[in-house]
Amino acid sequence: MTTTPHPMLSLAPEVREALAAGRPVVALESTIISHGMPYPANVAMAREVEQIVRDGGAVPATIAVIAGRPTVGLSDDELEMFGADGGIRKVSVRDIPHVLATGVHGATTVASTMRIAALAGIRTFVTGGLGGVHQGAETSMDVSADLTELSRTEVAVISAGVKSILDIGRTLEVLETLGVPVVGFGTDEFPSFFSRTSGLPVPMRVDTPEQVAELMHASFGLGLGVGISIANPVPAEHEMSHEDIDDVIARALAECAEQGVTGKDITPFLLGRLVELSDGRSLETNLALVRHNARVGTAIAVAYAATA
Ligand code: PSU
Ligand code: MN
Repeated sequence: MTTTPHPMLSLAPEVREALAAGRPVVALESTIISHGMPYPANVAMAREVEQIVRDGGAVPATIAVIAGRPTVGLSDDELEMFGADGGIRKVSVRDIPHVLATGVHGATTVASTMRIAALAGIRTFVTGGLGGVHQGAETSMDVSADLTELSRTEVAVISAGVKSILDIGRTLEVLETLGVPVVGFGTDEFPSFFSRTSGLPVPMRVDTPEQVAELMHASFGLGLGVGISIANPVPAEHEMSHEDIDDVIARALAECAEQGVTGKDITPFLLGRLVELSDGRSLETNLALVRHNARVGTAIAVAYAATA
C-alpha cells in the first residue's frame, strides 16, 4: 500500500522513489541530533544510524524543518548543521505552523516526526527514547505531546522505552488510556532506556520483526488511528545498572528544579546533564541503544514492506 506524500513536504529523491515503489523507508528524528546529544557525537550518530538502515535494506529518512519546509530525508551537510548549530529550534507538533510560516529551521521531536512521517506515507520510525509523563506532572501537567501523537498517528515507533527522568508508571497509564499498544520486543518488562528493566510489565510481547509487521497491518489496516510503541531493551552488554544511573538522574532532576528550567527546555536540560554527570557513560549507552533500535526497526520496516 503506497500513499502520495503531502504536497507541502520536501522529500529527498531516493525517499520519494522508495515510497512510490513500496520499498521500506525508516523515519528518524532530528531533535535527538540537535537537543539529545552533544556535538560531534550527535552527527556521528546520525550518520551511523542512516548507514545501519541502509545496511539493513531500507532507505533512511531523517526528518526536520528546513527553511520552513517539512523535509523528509536530510543531506549530509544538513545532518552536520543540525548537530553543530546550538540554536536550532526544538519543534513539537504545536510549533509546526510557526516554523513553517516564519521560514526557519526546526528539529522535530518524536511527536512532530511521527506526524510528518505519516504525511509522507512512512509507517516505521526509529528513535532513542520517548517523551512521556514528567515527574510531578500530577501538579505541573507536563506530559509530552509524544503521547498525544501516539494516540492519533499511525506510525510504529521503535524506542528503548522511557527513562526515569520521567514517571514511567504514569506514562504507561496514559498510553493505556490513549489506546496505544505498548509492545515489548523480546521482553516482558518495559525497558527504562539505560536499563532493560523498570519493574513494570509490558501489556503485550512480540519476538520477531515479522510479528511486529503483523501488528502494524492489523492496526493500520483496520484504521484504528493510533500508533504503536515498540519497546526494545538496550542490549545487556551496554546497559547501566540502576545503581549507576538512578543517582545521576536524581541529581539532574534536582538541578533542573533549582535552576527553574521549565516547559520544552526540561528534557534537553536533563539529557545534557545526564551525559555530564555520568562522565559520558550515559552517552555510550544511549549510542548503543539507538544503533540497536535502528537494526530492529529496519528489520521491522523490511518485514512490513514485504507483507504489504
Ligand atoms: N528522550 C531521549 N532523547 C531525546 C528526546 C527524549 O532520550 O532526544 C527528545 C525526543 O525528541 C522527544 C523529546 O520527542 O525529547 C520530548 O521532549 P518533551 O519532553 O519536551 O516532549
Ligand atoms: Mn513538556
